[in-house]
Amino acid sequence: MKPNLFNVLLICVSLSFSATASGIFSIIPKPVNIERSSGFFRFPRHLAITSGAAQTELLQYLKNRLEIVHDSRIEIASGISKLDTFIQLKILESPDTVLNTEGYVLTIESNHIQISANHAAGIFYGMQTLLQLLPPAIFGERPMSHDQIEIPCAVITDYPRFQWRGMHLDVSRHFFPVEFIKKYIDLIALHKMNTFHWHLTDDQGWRIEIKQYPELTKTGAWRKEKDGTIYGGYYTQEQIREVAEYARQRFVTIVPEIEMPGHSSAAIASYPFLGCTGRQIEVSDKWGIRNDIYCPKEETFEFLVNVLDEVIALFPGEYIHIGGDEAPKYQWERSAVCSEVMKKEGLLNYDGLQSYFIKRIAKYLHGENKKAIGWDEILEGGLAKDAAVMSWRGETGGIKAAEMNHPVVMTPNEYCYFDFRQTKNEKQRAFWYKYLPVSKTYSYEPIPARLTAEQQRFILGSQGSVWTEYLETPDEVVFFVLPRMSALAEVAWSESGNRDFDDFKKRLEIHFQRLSALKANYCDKIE
Ligand code: TNX
Repeated sequence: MKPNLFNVLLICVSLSFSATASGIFSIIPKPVNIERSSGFFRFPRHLAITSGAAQTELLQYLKNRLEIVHDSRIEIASGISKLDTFIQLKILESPDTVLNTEGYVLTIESNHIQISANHAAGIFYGMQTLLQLLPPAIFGERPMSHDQIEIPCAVITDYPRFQWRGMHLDVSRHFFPVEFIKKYIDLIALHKMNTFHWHLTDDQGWRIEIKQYPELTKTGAWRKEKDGTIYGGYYTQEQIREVAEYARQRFVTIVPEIEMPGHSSAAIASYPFLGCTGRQIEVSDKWGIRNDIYCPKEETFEFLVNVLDEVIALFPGEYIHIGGDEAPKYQWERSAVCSEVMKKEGLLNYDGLQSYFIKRIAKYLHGENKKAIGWDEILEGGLAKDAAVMSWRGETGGIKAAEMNHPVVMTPNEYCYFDFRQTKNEKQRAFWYKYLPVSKTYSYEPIPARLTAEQQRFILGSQGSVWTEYLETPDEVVFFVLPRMSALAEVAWSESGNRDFDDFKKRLEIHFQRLSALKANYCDKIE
């Protein structure tokens, strides 16, 4: 072979990769335990990948990724011979209690790789780890050669600390197409996160087709901007099903959010009878909290139950988010209907009325075999039975809920709001947007020290929240999310004793190469 620039470059790339791989395992989030052994698995010219009958979807996922290795024949094999170099996905016959539902053991030997787990989710996470042991270019589109790839022999035993490892996205303030939602889900899966909280309704736009109420998307999905242009968009039920299926294949559960009783201008603009004033209002074109609020009358509950029925049919997950945040009581205080309801139900104040509202909906969901989750305001006036609380105004709400034995997801804004600025010199986009560098997200500890061991068990996990008043494009969202999402993924996956920011930063250097291969517009300034 005559050396040319291309060959020389190839050799350099593969040399630099082996140096990194043998030095550190740049896996994010950091695995529980890595035992390095001697030798390497060298990617062969002919690779067999195999599994039990139920894992064909996973095999296909892996094969699709590996197919970028252009000069290797990758075959899904039912049986394997001693001569084969192979990757085997294996569901354990007797369950391993340490691995639980999402853990895995990844064993790399010189001619054979095995991922074993109790459940398919664990196999999927083992595959994510395996992919992170390959050169970052495996995440890209440019074909690579098998002789660039060697994986250090090791046994990696890994499982998550928390069961809720989430990312939220507001698609109301700005709308994002299905294609991007799928990329977002890919990023979630890459980080071994498992929950996508999809904020589908708000004052500035209703984004989910509801067959019984066509005005929600005919009127509610569009707003008139100050310059007279019309802005908006929505997802058809067919698109939602497609996204739900895409998420399922990546072990991501979608938690859809239908906001109530506040943040409901888009719905009230579509159906004025839902409001307290009876007035025709517009889908809001301004940010901030609005006074418009659902009126707690029977027609409103009938509407919401019908909406939720369609939502339930689309999303298989156990939780439905019903909002509950920032609901000003101004219109309720001036409403005869509200006074009547309060008298009839023996409610002492307007917090009590909000609580009545949320309890009714939570009870309905319960009857439909779903669980309600809401922002921490749902604690005010009394928490609905079995409802979970998402703590965003610090941790106070989460602590209170855990003390009452209610499940909690921690997303305190000072650590978890990724629409805040992440570097000192970044423009302050809104007055309350704090400075939240990746190091601060990384330092987050989701379990408040004051909880007893018993109460701590109610902390389901943590979530990064992404409000989009000032994030207009997919590239902007990704820039704000990465790498803080990578940091939070480690907070939610790895034990706190296994975390070290300097070590994380080193792994992040390799992770950035993966993100570049994925064409993800990450922020490379680490503060
Ligand atoms: C508060 S956080 C809100 C959102 C805004 C966000 C950022 C929360 C539960 N409610 O409606 O988008 O602040 O401005």
